[in-house]
Amino acid sequence: MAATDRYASARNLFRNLGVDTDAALETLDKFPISMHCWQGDDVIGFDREGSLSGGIQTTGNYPGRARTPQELMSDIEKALSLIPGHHRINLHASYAIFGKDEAVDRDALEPRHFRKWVAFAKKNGLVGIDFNPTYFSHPLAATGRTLSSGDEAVRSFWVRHTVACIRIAEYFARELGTPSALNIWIPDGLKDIPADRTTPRAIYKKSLDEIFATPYDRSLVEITLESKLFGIGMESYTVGSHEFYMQYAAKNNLLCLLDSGHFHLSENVADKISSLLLFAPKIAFHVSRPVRWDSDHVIRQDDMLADIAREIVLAGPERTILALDYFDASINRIAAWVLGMRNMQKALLAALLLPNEKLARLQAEGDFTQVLVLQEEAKNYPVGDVWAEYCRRKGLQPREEWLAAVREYEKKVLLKRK
Ligand code: RNT
Ligand code: ZN
Repeated sequence: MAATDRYASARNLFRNLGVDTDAALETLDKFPISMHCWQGDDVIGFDREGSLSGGIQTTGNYPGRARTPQELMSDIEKALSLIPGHHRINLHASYAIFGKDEAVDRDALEPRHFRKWVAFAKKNGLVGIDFNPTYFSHPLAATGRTLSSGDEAVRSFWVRHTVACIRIAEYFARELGTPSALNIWIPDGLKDIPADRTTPRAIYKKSLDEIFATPYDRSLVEITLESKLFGIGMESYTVGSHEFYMQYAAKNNLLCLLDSGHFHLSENVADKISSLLLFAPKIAFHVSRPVRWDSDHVIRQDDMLADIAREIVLAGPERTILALDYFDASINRIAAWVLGMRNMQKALLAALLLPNEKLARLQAEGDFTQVLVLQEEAKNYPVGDVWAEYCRRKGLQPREEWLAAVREYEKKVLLKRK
């Protein structure tokens, strides 16, 4: 059967279920995903020599890691060429690009250090750039405390860094015409059971108050706060906990960011979305996959992803800021990007193809039998044929054929990096 016939047949099946596949594809196109630049170079960045620190880790030594801005940009371009739709890119401050003798420390970063990224985004038709201050892989983060540090020189350095980053995010938004999400995640924590849980949190609160006392354009920059349960070497206490940020965001009109790897493994991240959205205009995500711990594996089309995608679809693109966050160095890094991005899109599409209104009505009526039956039967509807149609409309291949293009690039480019 030709692909278009398969789509026509799928469209009929979904129509009988009360779902409009063309409308679903239109909506899918309105969900830009912020692709994280750091999958391409194992979260190393360009602003200094040294390895990754801050309680996060990449594992694996697959060849071909991008070592320069040019290499990273070329790899991102390759990945984007295999991903349908219009997307954003997510940068860290550590990806600043300095000219000769132009290197500055993180508290002195300026928009001009990101000019090349803006040119890159424009050239590739990206919808926008999101941004993250980098509070790790730096000598002043070596004690495991940054914005919560009791050492005033350290603390104020990171305050200045954050303010500098807000300016850069404003610059991204102005240049690209869409707001830039600026996400704050600090690694601060303790390895063993604290004697004093309060003081570091109080210092951190003071730092945030100080940062946000500097005015910025809220129509350009959306500040999101990313909580965490633990980090490697900081297993017992994390200053920026979920409760800390929920309250801070609520009181200061900022947004919470949920990283799906940052909760107890039996906790359902999808369940948090509807609660937070009753009290906040938007919610942000780092979609990741924890395997036994916050391991940042490439996202798969698993139940967790399906559940999160469904809540995101119900909330709609206007109320969600969607980014990916994983870093796998044991497989081809471009394949990791492409697969994760496409998996996120497929999960969104599958959620858009559910008879969501009907299911909600049945729940309200108390017909839990039909809810259960429909939820399960829907899993075997031909979502893949609708996905194939989406790819066809975008001029891309729907299935694993994309890997051949990655392999070719690997042979020609990645394996030559020694
Ligand atoms: C760490 C956080 C954070 C980082 C990136 C690199 O646990 O998830 O978002 O992964 O900023
Ligand atoms: Zn994250």
